[in-house]
Amino acid sequence: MNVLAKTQQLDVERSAFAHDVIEGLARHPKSLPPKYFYDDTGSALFEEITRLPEYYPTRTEISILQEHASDIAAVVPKGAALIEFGAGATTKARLLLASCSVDTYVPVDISEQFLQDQAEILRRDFPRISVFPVIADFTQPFELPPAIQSMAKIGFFPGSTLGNFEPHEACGFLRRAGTILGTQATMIIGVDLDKDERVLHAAYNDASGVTARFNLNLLTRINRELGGNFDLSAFAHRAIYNRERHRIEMHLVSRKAQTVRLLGRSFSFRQGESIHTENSYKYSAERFIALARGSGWASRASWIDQDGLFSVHALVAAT
Ligand code: AVJ
Repeated sequence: MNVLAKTQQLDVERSAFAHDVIEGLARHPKSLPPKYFYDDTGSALFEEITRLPEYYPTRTEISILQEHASDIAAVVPKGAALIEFGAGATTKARLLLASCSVDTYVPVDISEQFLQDQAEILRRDFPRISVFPVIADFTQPFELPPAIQSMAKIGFFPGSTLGNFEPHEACGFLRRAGTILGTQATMIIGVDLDKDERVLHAAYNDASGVTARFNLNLLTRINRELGGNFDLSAFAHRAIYNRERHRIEMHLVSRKAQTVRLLGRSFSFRQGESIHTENSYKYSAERFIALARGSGWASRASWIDQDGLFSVHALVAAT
């Protein structure tokens, strides 16, 4: 990619990022979209979170994918293309690439350099698999590579990233995925389950403070890319479980009354006022299957670990 295109690309990102940040900080209550957590530092911090003792989703989902590898392989047609929404570190896709008769892998992610690096490593480790990285925001419509048009398609959306969407947005995402993948497609999706509040609270308030750094990194990114003057020590990480809404809420709480400036604008904070930075909805298997049905998908199979912490579902387009 030549220099001109790169700066244009950056401007676009800057503008979308700038627009969403200004709009979010002007809103009452203040909020910012969680997709902006994932600059290179944020992606690396999230990988660190997945290795924390308190953060059970990643290791539990991996254990389900390993334990039920042959059942899952049974829902994947021979020679299919695996399309992963928000691929990140591709750890889980590797399990499917190793156990299923997939010929082609299409990781979709917003973090360009991170994804290109992952694709290079995958090509080395899986020489028989064609890898077509797609740099895109999977929450918006995007094009699949022409090379896979005629192939059977398997959507893959692990990690309970679906939990970041409001339930109506989750429906919208599943409908859009159905349109992108086509009527013959199968979707394999990971969904975190509702559970004891203490377990949830610990998973988002880990003792070593990595989640706090992940949350605060958003302010560092705003300072770097949008010329903000956020003082990180003047904000505190807070993650709470909202029982009524079945969701973990992450916030950045202002420790004092203060004013922050960016892009020629001022945003004032009262002491205790927060920026809502993420929701992570938790479902029961039944509530998720009902949501999927309402989005045009029928449940073909579900796998839950023995402790009932996490679920993986195979969905097929509802006729
Ligand atoms: C990547 C969205 C699934 O909500 O559990 C981890 C992100 N936020 N710790 C989640 C996250 C705080 C994670 N998802």
